[in-house]
Amino acid sequence: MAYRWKNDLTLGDATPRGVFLNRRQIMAGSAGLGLGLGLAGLAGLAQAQEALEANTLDEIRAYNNFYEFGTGKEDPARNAGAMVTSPWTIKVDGLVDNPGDYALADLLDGLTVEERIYRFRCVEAWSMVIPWNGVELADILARVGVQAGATHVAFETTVQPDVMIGVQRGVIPFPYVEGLRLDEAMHPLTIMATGIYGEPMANQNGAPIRLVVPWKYGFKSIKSVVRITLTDSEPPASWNIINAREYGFYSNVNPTVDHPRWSQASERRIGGGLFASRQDTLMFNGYDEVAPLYEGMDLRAFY
Ligand SMILES: Nc1nc2c(c(=O)[nH]1)N[C@H]1C(S)=C(S)[C@@H](COP(=O)(O)O)O[C@H]1N2
Ligand SMILES: [Mo]
Repeated sequence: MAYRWKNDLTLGDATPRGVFLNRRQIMAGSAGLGLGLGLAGLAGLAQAQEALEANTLDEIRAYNNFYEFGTGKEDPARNAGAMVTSPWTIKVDGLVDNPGDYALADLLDGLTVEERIYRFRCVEAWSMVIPWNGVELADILARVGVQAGATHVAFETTVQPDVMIGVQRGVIPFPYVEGLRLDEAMHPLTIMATGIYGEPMANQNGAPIRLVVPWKYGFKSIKSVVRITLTDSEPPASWNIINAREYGFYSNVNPTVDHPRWSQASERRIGGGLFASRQDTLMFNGYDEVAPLYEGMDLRAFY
């Protein structure tokens, strides 16, 4: 890779001590498997005693959107435990040199699992800071071999009707689908996450592997991915299908383009407490390095 992205956030005092201790043990235990966060991760931990930034693991696991398991924020934590996440196969197809049904471990084998502490901004105007563990999507795409002519990447979530009450009730059309332009997918900020705080991804957060695109509204970060397709046209995206006027294909975080029904200028940080003031939302959620991807585009038209 040309360069590796550097975290601009640090883990803070807000993280309960138990999580830190647990995380050290996990890192020690997983080092032999090549899953450890390495020296950089440990250094990060040592520095981590300063700022009040990352959300706690409990917060991250308790307040979710995962409509397959219901529309309430607590529904995923309550209901997603029954989702089957092993074995897990990802179908890779379309404009690739090496299409196939990949066992998750084979798709990730040898790739670098990094920690990425990202701001996460839901279109509903709440936000968190989440320390993901994951691999760059670009590394997976390099492995499967993107063919000339591919312009976009499409993603699909598992459908397990027996255990997904939102699917049984048909709250939105399933499978949940999402898509990115190829250059967005290849950007080093874009990861496929397999863990949080060094622990395996909880089912409600999109186990065993989910997309994370930190400069876009949360709904682009599709969970529990079972299919990745390289295409030559803009793929369908669930919320865009449901209501194109409210949810565009791009959905870049943009404080100057309001949702038709609410302002996007500010956000409520989960865990900030009842009386915490709202904070300003940042263009591209603060990830200015992606601005060149949209040079010359009218971001009001391409919302
Ligand atoms: N398959 C699937 N992926 C999904 C969703 C969903 O309902 N189904 N919700 C999205 C929305 S709206 C958000 S804000 C994030 C929430 O991720 P989190 O629960 O891990 O914070 O997941 C996104 N990915
Ligand atoms: Mo969201």
